[in-house]
Amino acid sequence: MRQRKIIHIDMDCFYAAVEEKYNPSLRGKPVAVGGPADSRSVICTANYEARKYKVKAAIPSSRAVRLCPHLILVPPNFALYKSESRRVRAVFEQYTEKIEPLSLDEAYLDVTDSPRLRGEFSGSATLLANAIRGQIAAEVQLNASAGIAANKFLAKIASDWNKPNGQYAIPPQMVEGFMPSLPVEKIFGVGKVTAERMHQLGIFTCGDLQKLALGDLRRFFGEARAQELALLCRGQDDREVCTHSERKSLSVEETFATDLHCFDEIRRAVPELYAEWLRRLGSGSDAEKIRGIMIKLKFTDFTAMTHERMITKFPAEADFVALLESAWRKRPEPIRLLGLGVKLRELARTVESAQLPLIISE
Ligand code: DCP
Ligand code: MG
Repeated sequence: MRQRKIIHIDMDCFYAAVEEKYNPSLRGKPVAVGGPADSRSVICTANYEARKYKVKAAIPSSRAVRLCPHLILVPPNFALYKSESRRVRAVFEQYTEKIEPLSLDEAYLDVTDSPRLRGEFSGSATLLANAIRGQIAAEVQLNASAGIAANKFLAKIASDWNKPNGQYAIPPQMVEGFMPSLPVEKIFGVGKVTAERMHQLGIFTCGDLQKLALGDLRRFFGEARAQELALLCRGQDDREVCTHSERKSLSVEETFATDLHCFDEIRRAVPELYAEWLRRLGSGSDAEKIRGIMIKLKFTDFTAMTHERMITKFPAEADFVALLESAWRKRPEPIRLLGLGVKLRELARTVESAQLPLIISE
């Protein structure tokens, strides 16, 4: 396969940076975007001054002001973030047509066939990424960080490396040396639960994973995940940059006015959520792409947990209840939020088409 050139762009402190842009008096002060501290709201993001006080995304606003009493808490203005995101995207469009937005502040760009790459940047995706960041700074007055690599997985890891306002490239010849020390948590799809399981098995880095035979990976993590892990821990990933917005999951959730305390109470919330999920799924082709179900629980201390299970048939309400039951057994505590949903297959990626390295043996 021809070597691809992928750039992952991630805006720095996006919501907070937008607020600072339109209100320069906020600059240099600790700023967080989120709901009021006297509510059950959480922080969306914080600028670097606030992060020094451990104020960060997803912590309750009430805790944020305790951590940093002089914190300036700004209510979110999503319409503004959306319009800034569109302006950033307009910059991307001048460099490539292959753009996959992941959220308002993040996107993958496949610049392999960009005429400008061959032209003014002499084939260097690093120079091209630098130009994109420069143009965003000049035209949108916001800072972006970038990762440059031959695939999406590595490009996304790289964009974090020199954050804020920096970039990092992992060229193909560096991948072999780069992967072994990378913590398993950096692998997409390895959440808290899988990471904990790996730690129990003495697996902490991609290097540890590389030492396992495919048979072991299958036994520990299941048939579906094993091949994917074998590739990812070696820095291999053949997912295409999807220009049209293909859904990867579909879920619904509800925050309850009062916490739910016992299992029966929580289970009674499922039918309504399931009906809402069915409605959102609609009659399109997503129903054929369901590969797993998930349950999300948020506890009264605001920590959240998701549980997933592979599924081969269309999920019934009872499947979600069964998963909820096993989740509840693991942590039988009151919850403030329940979510349910499905993971969808990405059509572009099939395990069969991926080239497994030869060193993997049963
Ligand atoms: N966001 C949110 N709730 C979260 C995480 C993020 O509302 N739990 C929003 C606010 C962020 C934006 O999404 O500004 C982008 O998320 P990032 O994870 O990229 O965080 P930032 O851009 O804020 O910071 P960084 O500089 O670390 O990328
Ligand atoms: Mg960001």
